[in-house]
Amino acid sequence: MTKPLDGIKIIDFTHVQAGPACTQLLAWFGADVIKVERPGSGDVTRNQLRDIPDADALYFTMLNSNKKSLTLDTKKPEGKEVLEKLIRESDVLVENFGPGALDRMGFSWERLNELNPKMIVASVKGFSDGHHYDDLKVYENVAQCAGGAASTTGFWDGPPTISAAALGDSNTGMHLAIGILTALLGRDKTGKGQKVAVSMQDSVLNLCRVKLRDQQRLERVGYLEEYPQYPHGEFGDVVPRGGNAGGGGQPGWVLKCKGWETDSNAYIYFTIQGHAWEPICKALGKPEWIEDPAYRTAEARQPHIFEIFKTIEAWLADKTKFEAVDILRKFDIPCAPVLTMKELANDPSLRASGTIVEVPHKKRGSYLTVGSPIKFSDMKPEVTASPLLGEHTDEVLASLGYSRQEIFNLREVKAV
Ligand code: CAO
Repeated sequence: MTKPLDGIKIIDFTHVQAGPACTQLLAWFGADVIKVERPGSGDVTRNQLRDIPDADALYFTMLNSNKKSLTLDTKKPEGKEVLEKLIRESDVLVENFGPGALDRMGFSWERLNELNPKMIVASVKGFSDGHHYDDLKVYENVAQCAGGAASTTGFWDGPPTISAAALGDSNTGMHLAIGILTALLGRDKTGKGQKVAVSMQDSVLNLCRVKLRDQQRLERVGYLEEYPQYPHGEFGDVVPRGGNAGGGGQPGWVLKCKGWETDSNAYIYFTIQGHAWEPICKALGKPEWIEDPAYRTAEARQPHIFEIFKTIEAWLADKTKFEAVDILRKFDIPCAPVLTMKELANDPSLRASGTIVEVPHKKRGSYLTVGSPIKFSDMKPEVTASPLLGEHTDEVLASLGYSRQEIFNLREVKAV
């Protein structure tokens, strides 16, 4: 099956998570992604949190599927020469080194553009170019703090909290993928490549957009009516942490179900969507609430919203999270069970849709990974194993015109 990105050649100079997540996505969609790694060691995640001795860690395998691996020491003159050849015939170079690393290697944007004016150069950095922190190296949690996620996540009486979702890493990679695809479309019109830069701080902030909305509302009116602090608590001058409150105009909370005393995930998320109030009352067996002035409108409910949640929890006490959702879905109430990683890994619907896939690997045996979350009518992205370190070195060098002897010579000087 031909894929939309067939024929697009990408030099994948990425490591850890933010960059690899981007190039993996492009590889699923057909791009020829050549991961350039330091000989001997490769991407640091090959070794991080290993669960099988001598086999690439899941951290690596789950972010580098469908790629080729070329080992290349790009600080050695021989390695630089190979890289230059690769640059001349590639469409995109993606990197997420620390600030200035690519320049120090001798591959500034100007140099890359000189080598191949049609090539798109895509970068992830912690902070955007020119930002007063643009010299900082950044990992996931640092970005969550710098992008506004940490100050707005968690409970009001606890510290700023990090989300388990990779808002700084994979999210930034997804932003970069959009940037690359846009630049490729742009190139079709202009014939020119360009530099695409995404910062982790900006990408986190982009997902925290509604919190910037709330900051401005707070400054104007002094309170935020959908937060648990309203109307009984105090508001300061910054957006507070709202626990499990809904981010929009729909009040909601994580509610206990049958078995919560022993199962830390026996919960559902329950949303009181305004127009669903009548079905909610019917589902709960509280028809008298439908017309009661103390309950009828969202405004009337808010002062005692936690009493309402308590009543719903009493209704949930003899129902598992799955039973509860099965009843509530009939009433069109937006809700979901709080699912564990174990439940997700074994979810038949996710297996059937290709969102959870089992991938055979030369050294590990099979491993589970998250496949493409984007579905197409004309293509089913297939997930293949991540490459072993340097698995495709000979193949890539041969495609660049290197003879067996030349490849041997490059090995002798440890350039590959
Ligand atoms: N051959 C030779 N040298 C290579 C090489 C290769 N194939 N690949 C990388 N290197 C070199 C780089 O040139 C760099 O050398 P110098 O620092 O001497 O110029 C060096 O390896 C290390 O690069 P680094 O700064 O990227 O690595 P680090 O482990 O110190 O930092 C990280 C890691 C992630 C903090 C940093 O890369 C970073 O801030 N990246 C941008 C933000 C980002 O993507 N963070 C998300 C990571 S996912 O959590």
